[in-house]
Amino acid sequence: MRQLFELCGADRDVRYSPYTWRVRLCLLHKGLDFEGVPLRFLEKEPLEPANSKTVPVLRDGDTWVKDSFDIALYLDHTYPEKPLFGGAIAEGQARVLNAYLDRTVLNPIFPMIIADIVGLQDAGNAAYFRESREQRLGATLEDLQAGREQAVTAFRKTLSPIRAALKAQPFLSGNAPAWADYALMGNFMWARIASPFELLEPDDLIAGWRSRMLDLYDGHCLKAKLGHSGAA
Ligand SMILES: N[C@@H](CCC(=O)N[C@@H](CS)C(=O)NCC(=O)O)C(=O)O
Repeated sequence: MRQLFELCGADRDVRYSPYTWRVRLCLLHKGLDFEGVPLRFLEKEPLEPANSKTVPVLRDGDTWVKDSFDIALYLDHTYPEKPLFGGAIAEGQARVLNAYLDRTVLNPIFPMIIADIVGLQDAGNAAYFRESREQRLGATLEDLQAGREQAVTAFRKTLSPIRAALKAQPFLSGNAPAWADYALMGNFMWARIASPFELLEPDDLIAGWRSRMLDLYDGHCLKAKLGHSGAA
């Protein structure tokens, strides 16, 4: 039995965590069967065997693994066919990219969709999310999100290293997708599911890459349930 514990909204089919999407795509890449187990923020008890307070958590038989990057490493070491990284040097380099995708890409997206994320929650989880995030970021969720029309312009500029790579190759990992693509796509799936706000201009090379990613694995990402009714 393989289970992926993921974050959901009031609607358990709305699963929007960026880190969980990274792992979901890694599992599909490997062709490994799994069951997604949706949890709300306040439902931490199922994560205890992994000693984790965050998702994703992977349960693979008797083995529990937490943290999306460590789960990807675990999957590559345990199931070496169809590599996600391709060796120790690539793993080391991927750790740098992981930090870039968290700090330079994910963190700036957060304020642009943060008030939309609270809208996905039931009352108890909305209160938890609001209190914890407003304390962490030092402003109301609405104030954080209010500047997004300006913020998105700066955000697009910070993606230039990704654009440069996509000028040379169709995927971040080369000719076919692997971990780097799944890690970036997790960030875009988070924004797509949680918010109608569009992060990319239509003619951006990254938007073309994102379309290719949406189509992978029988349109798995494309079929994911959205927490809103479409474009703003
Ligand atoms: N570095 C971790 C980050 C995981 C993380 O922050 N997950 C968030 C959801 S996106 C979470 O579970 N938060 C729980 C909470 O805030 O209570 C990873 O890569 O898995």
